[in-house]
Amino acid sequence: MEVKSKVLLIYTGGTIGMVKDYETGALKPFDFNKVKDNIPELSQLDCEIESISFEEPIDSSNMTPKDWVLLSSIIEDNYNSYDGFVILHGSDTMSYTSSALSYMLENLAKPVIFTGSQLPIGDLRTDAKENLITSIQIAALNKNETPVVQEVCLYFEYKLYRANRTSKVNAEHFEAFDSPNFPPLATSGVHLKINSEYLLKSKGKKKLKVHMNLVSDVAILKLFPGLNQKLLEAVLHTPDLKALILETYGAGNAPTQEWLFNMLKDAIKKGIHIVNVTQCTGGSVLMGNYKTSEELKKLGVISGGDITTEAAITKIMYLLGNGVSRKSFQTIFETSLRGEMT
Ligand code: ASN
Repeated sequence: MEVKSKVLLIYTGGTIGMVKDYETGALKPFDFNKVKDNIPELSQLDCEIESISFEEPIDSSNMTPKDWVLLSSIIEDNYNSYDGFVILHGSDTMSYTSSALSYMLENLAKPVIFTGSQLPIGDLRTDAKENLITSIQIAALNKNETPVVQEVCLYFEYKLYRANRTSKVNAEHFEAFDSPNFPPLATSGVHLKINSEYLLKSKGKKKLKVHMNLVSDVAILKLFPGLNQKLLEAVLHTPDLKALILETYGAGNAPTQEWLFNMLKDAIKKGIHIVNVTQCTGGSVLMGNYKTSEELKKLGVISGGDITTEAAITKIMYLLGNGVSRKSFQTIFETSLRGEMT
């Protein structure tokens, strides 16, 4: 007899489970059981679904690394009892949370699928139902009793993405996410098409290792024409700062002003990691390609390659939390750990 897959649904909040406060017109989170009441179709799925909810569901703008730790501990505690996990999360910071979890869950061999919606689940034109139903189907997929998907993913509007490759790109369209540097892992149309060649495969039968230490003494600074010395100085003198992501132009370029190089040089000397991530949505940092990035490379600026800012900032928090030494930080950062860079 075929054994049914068991999926754990973890509700954290977000638009998917919100209702309108008719007095103010603002959306506010509501009881998770009502989410299930709104999708009677869930009972038709050929898998067992159990659910757990954050005590106080939150808008994802309020997510913090503490919540990432809570989520990964829920997965750790339930890992052996379920075949897959679906996390209902607000879309605003979903790429950050899911990227963080991709690092925190080392040796993951089961699907962890993040999803949410642009419209509340009770809304007539909601996108929540399809997102939720297909996410559960994907989390339940197995072949020869092995989960088909064995990594942290994000499912939205008919596409399954590697989570740490995504960014939220639209606040209006149902197609709210994109993964410009990596193809979708699956697409949902008349058939659910899995692009197996892109899936990560767990190596051997290593035990799940959950990393809960994250260090958030980090910053992101986007370059713009006119960026002044005082601003950079203030950022680099932030107490306890351990790493700064510089969002640069194009293929990793920055102005060739001497004060900029001197400040970055001093910061690197003090042990602050400077990571170069492009502010373009697609493509990669290639330091040395232009004069405007050659110096950065010589200074010891770390290349983010084609990583997203979301995957970069969470990778830094994870590496710092794991006590990676100053010496090996650059090499480890520039190595793909969970398929987050090419
Ligand atoms: N503000 C919401 C959130 O991120 C947006 C959404 O879920 N569509 O929680």
